[in-house]
Amino acid sequence: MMSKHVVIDPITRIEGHLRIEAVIDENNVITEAYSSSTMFRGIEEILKGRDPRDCGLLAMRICGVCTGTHYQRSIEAVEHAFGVTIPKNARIVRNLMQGALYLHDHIVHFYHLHALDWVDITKALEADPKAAVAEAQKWAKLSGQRPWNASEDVFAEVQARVTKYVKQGRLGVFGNAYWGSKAYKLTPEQNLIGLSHYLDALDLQRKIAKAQAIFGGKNPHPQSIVVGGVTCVQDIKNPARIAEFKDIIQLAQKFIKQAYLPDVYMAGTMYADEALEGVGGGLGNYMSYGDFNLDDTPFYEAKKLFPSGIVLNKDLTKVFDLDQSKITEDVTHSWYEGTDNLHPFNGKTNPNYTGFKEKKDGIAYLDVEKKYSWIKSPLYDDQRMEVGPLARMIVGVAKGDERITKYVTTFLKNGNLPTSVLFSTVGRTAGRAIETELMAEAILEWCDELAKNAAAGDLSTWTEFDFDKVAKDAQGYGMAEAPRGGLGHWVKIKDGKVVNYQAVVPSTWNAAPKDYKGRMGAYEASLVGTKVVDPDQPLEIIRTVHSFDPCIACAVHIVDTKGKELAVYKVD
Ligand code: NFE
Ligand code: MG
Repeated sequence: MMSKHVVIDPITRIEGHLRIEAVIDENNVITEAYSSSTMFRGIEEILKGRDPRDCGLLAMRICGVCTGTHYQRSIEAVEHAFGVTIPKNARIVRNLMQGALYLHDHIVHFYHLHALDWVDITKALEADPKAAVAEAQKWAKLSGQRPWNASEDVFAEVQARVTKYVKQGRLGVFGNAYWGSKAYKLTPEQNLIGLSHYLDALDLQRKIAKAQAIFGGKNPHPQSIVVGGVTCVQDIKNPARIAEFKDIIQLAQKFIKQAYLPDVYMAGTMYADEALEGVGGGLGNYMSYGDFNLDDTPFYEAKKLFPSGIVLNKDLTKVFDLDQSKITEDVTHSWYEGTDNLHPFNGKTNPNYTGFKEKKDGIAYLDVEKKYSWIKSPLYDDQRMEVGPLARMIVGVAKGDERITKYVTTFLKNGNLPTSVLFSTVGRTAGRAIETELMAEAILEWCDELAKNAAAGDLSTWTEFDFDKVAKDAQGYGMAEAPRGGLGHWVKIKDGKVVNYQAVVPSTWNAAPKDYKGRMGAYEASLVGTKVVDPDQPLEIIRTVHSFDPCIACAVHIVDTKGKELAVYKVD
């Protein structure tokens, strides 16, 4: 049997350093897949011995993409340890900042990180701009919308601009991709629509980042959240600031309805065969920690926009309650000492880099029988889990959440798609788009809730606590959702100082290597069984891995200069 070993390192258009190795059989079907982070940072270790009130500012440096998510989780973990419940204004402002982050992250992901897995930019140059307008109208109409910025002049101008660069051989951000691959299925007009929206989204993402900074002070790392509440009192008091924020979200909402969703219908329909076959589906186990508190009870009791829960084996008829005590991190195949499989309160981060396997043909491979990634392997009740927007939508539907069910069923009905398409790469991308539309609506409601509360005279933003008393001997966790999935921070405090700190992150769940039983992580499982049209251009691998929106800085929160070897197939 002829098999081929494909190495993609680094995977680009993601955050961080990710290497994928895949074994492909004589029919070009992936039989084995390995996901490895080649980067270590060690933030959990840096937090030990610190004042717990400072953890948020440090923990947020785990990542500059999911801005403020680690900040919030860390502060919530300390609040949980201290028994502090934040006031209404603080709860709403935190929702607004996180909500804006979701819109920013998901739009940047779809257009700037993922779109080029579907859209062949070079083919957009062959399009007829007039026919592209009709095409854009067709997909927007599915959800009763007018198309975004669609006119013959706009499309012709975009085409002329990019043609000029191509003729000069200066493709810039479009410089490297598997252009011309047979795995691209969109028509020239559809490619032109995708390209045009890619450019429009560049401007929009800047505006949404600004929205987050209205309450956060700055972006990517906001600084207005403190243990007990928030500090942006002036912005809550000033209706003009809330209105400024709301204006940007309304613009984003228009783009989501007129461009993002129609483009997902377009790509989803052109790749419907793969979606129906479940290509890229993977584990089939979905977990959500739940997030966006809708009332002012402590976070672990509050009603949520996204409910928590677990769905196993793609079975939407059953949903299991989440119990944080069932989470462990296994390091059998990770570059840490031993084979521990510990709950995060007792978790350890002791690096043990064992390197790559002997070079073959000048190439060093991952030592997959032993240790092969800086990412640990999280388990829930001894099961592998996928987390992320799709998991949130699936858990929401399984739990009968009204708003999520409405958005998911409307999307599927408009696109004339069965529920089963959700369990695929296309479904993962669609789940994120559905969530983005839902999130815009929720943020606009929270803007009104905040304005109303402030107008009624409630300007409270902070809950006082007696540090010396509450920080004597305490432990807590902050568990909620980041754009890429469930994020938890666990902290133990003694005599006012942090004695242990562990973060288990969405991309840790999804990008993890095999566990102690040899069971695959979510990326790995989603790749096995996929047919690659041309192993010299493994676009299908990139597309499925990108559908998770990898963030490797988050996943390992720990850089290694060794182990960077020549790849068989290299993408930049
Ligand atoms: Ni670094 Fe993050 C999100 C978190 S990902 S982007 O979303 O937490 O694993
Ligand atoms: Mg960790």
